Amino acid sequence: MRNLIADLRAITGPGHVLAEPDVVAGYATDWTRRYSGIATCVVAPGSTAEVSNVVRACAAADALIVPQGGNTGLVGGSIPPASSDGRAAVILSTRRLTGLEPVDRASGQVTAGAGVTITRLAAHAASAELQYGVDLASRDSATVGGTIATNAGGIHAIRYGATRSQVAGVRAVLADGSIVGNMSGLTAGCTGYDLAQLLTGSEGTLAVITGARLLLHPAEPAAAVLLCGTAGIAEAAELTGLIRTAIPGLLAAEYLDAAGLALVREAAGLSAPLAADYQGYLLAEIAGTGDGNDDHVLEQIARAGLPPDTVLAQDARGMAALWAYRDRLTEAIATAGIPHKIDVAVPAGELGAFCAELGDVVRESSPGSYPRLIVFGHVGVGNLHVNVLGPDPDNTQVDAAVARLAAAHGGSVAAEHGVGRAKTGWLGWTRSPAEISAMRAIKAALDPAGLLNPGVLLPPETATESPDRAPT
Ligand code: FAD
Ligand code: 2HG
Ligand code: ZN
Repeated sequence: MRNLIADLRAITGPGHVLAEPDVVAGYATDWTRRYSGIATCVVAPGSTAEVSNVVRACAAADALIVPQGGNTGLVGGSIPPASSDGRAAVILSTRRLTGLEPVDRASGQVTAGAGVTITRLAAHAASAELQYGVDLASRDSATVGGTIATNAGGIHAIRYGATRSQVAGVRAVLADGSIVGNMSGLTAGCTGYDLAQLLTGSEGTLAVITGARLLLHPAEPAAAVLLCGTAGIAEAAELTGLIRTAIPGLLAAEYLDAAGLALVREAAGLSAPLAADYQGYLLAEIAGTGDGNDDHVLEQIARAGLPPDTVLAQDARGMAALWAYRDRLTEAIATAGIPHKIDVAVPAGELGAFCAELGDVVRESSPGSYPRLIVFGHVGVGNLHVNVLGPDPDNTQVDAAVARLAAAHGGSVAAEHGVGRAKTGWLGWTRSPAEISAMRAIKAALDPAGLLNPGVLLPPETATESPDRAPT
């Protein structure tokens, strides 16, 4: 162990390897405080070459490597396992990989280090009058590498797609230390397997991403944000369809339920947004021209047939005030306790039926705990965040029951947050045995010694891969 730390210090310089137990423990606990593990040290290499040498040193010591960006992931993927059978576990932090090249206007692309935050990337794109397609409330900490590794979605996925749609190339270090990737930005052509797309959503299990070539979009400043009261998720989904058809510039369509609104109002001291109370709320953001002449957008909104109790904001302050109900919800929930967070995707036509059954499923799976259920998310892409406060954080019955319900409605047990350590046992409810075998074959080919994030994404080899297997 001491040799490994000395070897890592020789690679990065002594100041970039942290081994004090208290400091390391901070990196080994995730944002939710629900997941924590044990690590030997945290290493922060400053270049792709240093990452390669770090990976080689870890491989030589048979040490596990846990890539970590902003540590804002919500499924335990960015922290080491609680026990690693005597193997050392090294957290490889990308916080020093912060290079950001000038925006390439000709291609509408930019090359960014894995440790660049989404806020910084967005500001950089804006300085060239372009914008990055992924935005999320964790933007100040979440990184380019972490968002690629989880295929993050966020509030603009309805407009630009998830992170996968923004990736033109990656640079990455494989488990044997070799450096792969193509940062030319060429999106035309076919020369075999697309490693950049393979690594997108791989959650640190196949390689350490050190940088990426990202697509940018023409800036589409918001002209209006509107918030409507609805009878629940089914009506919110229907309204989203209506807005999508009537208003071409729909940038975001977000849902929150009455419990979520009450919680965020209480935690953030916000007043009621509408004259009456509703079961659910739809927040929509509409793009404009950016030159202050958006009358056509207002006409489209007026013609769209929105519910009478709709509030509309057109100035930056008013729009931010409406976004606060949605943007500050995760934080508000965290102030109320350690929540069970179940990020699922459900086909649009099934959202109503899923939510209608949800309350009973949550109550039945957490007897005696008086669960508090909050449902919100990216309704435009069928991605719901089911949060449950009350049941013991270590009791995963409620998480499994909600994931099972999503799968029963033709949905996915994991959506934009990924599988992490939290959901490996349920992968077989969404992916077929043949698909899981194919994923295992890829993992074994690229990381035969199982160094990179073991226990994340794929269930243990011993687990049965039947879709009917009981939750673990
Ligand atoms: P980390 O949490 O550090 O890591 C996440 C995973 O990626 C881990 O498995 C890790 O091993 C792997 N990883 C990290 N960096 C690398 C790398 N360089 N190479 C290989 N693997 C790597 N997510 C959404 O999708 N949409 C949202 O709207 C959204 N909103 C959020 C709001 C809040 C308040 C919070 C706390 C989280 C939110 N998230 C959201 C979740 C989280 O921000 C995303 O999952 C994000 O992509 C994680 O980025 P990160 O840099 O923090 O990664
Ligand atoms: C969001 O959309 C995030 O705000 C966080 O994905 C979801 O807190 C959550 O469950
Ligand atoms: Zn989300």
